[in-house]
Amino acid sequence: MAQGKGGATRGSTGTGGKPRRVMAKLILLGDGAVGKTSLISQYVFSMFDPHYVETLGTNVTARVEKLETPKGPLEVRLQIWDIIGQERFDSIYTAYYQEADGVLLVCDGTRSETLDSLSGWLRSAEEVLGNFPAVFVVNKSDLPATFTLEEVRQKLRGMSSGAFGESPIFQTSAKTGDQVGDAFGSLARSIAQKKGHLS
Ligand code: G3D
Ligand code: MG
Repeated sequence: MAQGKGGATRGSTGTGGKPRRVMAKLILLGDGAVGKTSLISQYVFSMFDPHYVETLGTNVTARVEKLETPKGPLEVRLQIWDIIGQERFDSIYTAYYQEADGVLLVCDGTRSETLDSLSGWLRSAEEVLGNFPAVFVVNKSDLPATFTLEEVRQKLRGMSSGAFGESPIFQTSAKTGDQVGDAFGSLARSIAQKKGHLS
């Protein structure tokens, strides 16, 4: 059947070697200045620039993540939402969370209080979304860290419902690009799995 131009079809099945395509809404959560906007700038535009957008509110960008799956190639079009300005978990409006397919939770490896905040961010996302694919990011790995990966794992196990204790953790640098693609790619794969596209 012919498919209209420009339409990424949710869950379409590829034929004749064409990759299947799915869309996914991804949101970033975490305290101010942990590097959320910089991570997006690095992932989408391959540049380190936290000021690529100066407006307040919400900024939405997109990048297609190509995955190899047992059912053949899959393209996940990630629609990436960034909050700009009001980074307190009690002040984020519900629409930001609504219909998110996955969440990237970001803390700053040089500030341990931003790791502690993740439990509040998780709880507010759970209130709207219930259970969801999550990937945790300890950003600024190019600077000396104030906590270890094992400490992050321990904290995650004790956080919120405990449902995120075994979620993937990446140590990224939005500055050098280290592990940035891996973190977004991992989330794309978890989302695809939850939507049933991997098996
Ligand atoms: P936010 O969107 O979470 O609020 P930003 O965070 O992306 O605006 O980044 C906050 C500050 O941290 C910025 O510095 C940015 O350059 C810096 N930053 C972000 N990621 C990294 C990183 O991986 N390594 C280092 N060294 N710095 C990072 P300024 O000075 O522009 O406010
Ligand atoms: Mg920002």
